[in-house]
Amino acid sequence: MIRIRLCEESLVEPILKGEIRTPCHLYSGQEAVAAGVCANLKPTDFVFGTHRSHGHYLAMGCGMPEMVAEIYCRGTGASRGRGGSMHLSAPDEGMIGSAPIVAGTISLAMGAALASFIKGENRVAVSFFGDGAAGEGVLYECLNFAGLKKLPMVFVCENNFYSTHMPIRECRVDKDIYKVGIPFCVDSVQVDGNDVLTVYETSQKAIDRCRRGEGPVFIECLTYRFRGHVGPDDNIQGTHTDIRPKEELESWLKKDPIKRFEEYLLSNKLFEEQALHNIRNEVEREVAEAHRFARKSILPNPAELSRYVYKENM
Ligand SMILES: Cc1ncc(C[n+]2csc(CCOP(=O)(O)OP(=O)(O)O)c2C)c(N)n1
Ligand SMILES: [Mg+2]
Repeated sequence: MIRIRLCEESLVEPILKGEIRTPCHLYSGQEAVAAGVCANLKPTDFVFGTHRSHGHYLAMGCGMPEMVAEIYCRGTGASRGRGGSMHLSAPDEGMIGSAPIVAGTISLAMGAALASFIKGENRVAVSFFGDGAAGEGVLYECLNFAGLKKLPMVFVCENNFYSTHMPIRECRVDKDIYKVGIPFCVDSVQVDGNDVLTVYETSQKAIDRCRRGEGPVFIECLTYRFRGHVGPDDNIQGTHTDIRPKEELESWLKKDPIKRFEEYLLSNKLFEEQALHNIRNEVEREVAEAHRFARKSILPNPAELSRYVYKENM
């Protein structure tokens, strides 16, 4: 969680300075979801993300230098500088890909789960998506098919209560999103997405269930983004500001998943203050090194623009 948070916050200044031009949907505040779910996965599983996937990529153990280089659109980036923040891929680590088409990767995850099922491979597909994706029809098609075939798939809805600037209460009749899985006989649950241990335990049970061939699970994680929808505070485009009430943000800052877990570790004497401090120092060095790597990397060669779009020699 600290790797995600410090990496996200390190992007703020270069975004504001215009050094980073790819639109960045920062994950600060939602770390417990990515960390809690991905800690249960293997590199042979399949993770599909969204436009807000820096956290999923890092939680799968993929390289921070390659991610930061991708965000700077460098040739050494995870997608060779062609994708930017919203197209992160590291298939060897199980991070199959992220994409900004809202709900667009749910059906891709379902395809991976279907392939695993047909081949009897026991690999689990996890689809991360936001509350906004619950307004897209493809989610319901996938819930039906995954429920019908008992596919090894976990639907992880990160409900941060906003879809861009639209509060969920203004676009949904029933605010409990997890209930959408019930008519499709998909095991469905809502959890505190800012409590990493709850997310970890719930997703562990879900993933085990998938591995036993007992069918898909829908987990709604209630959480909140600390930054703007896109960019640090959405002011960067000069067209609009983040309209969320200040008091609402402040109340969620009190439920910061990192602070909560640190308090748990300290009060249960599982960790010393100094050990937490050392972790932060180590991660700060890792983040600084990732920026150095990215900045000194070359930009992609324009002559090669159309290469690597499709996999060659399939
Ligand atoms: C199919 C589609 N419709 C609209 C958009 C524009 N868009 C980009 S992000 C976003 C909001 C997504 O909200 P949510 O799914 O809750 O994810 P969050 O940004 O809160 O993480 C929208 C509407 C899009 N990228 N794709
Ligand atoms: Mg949302």
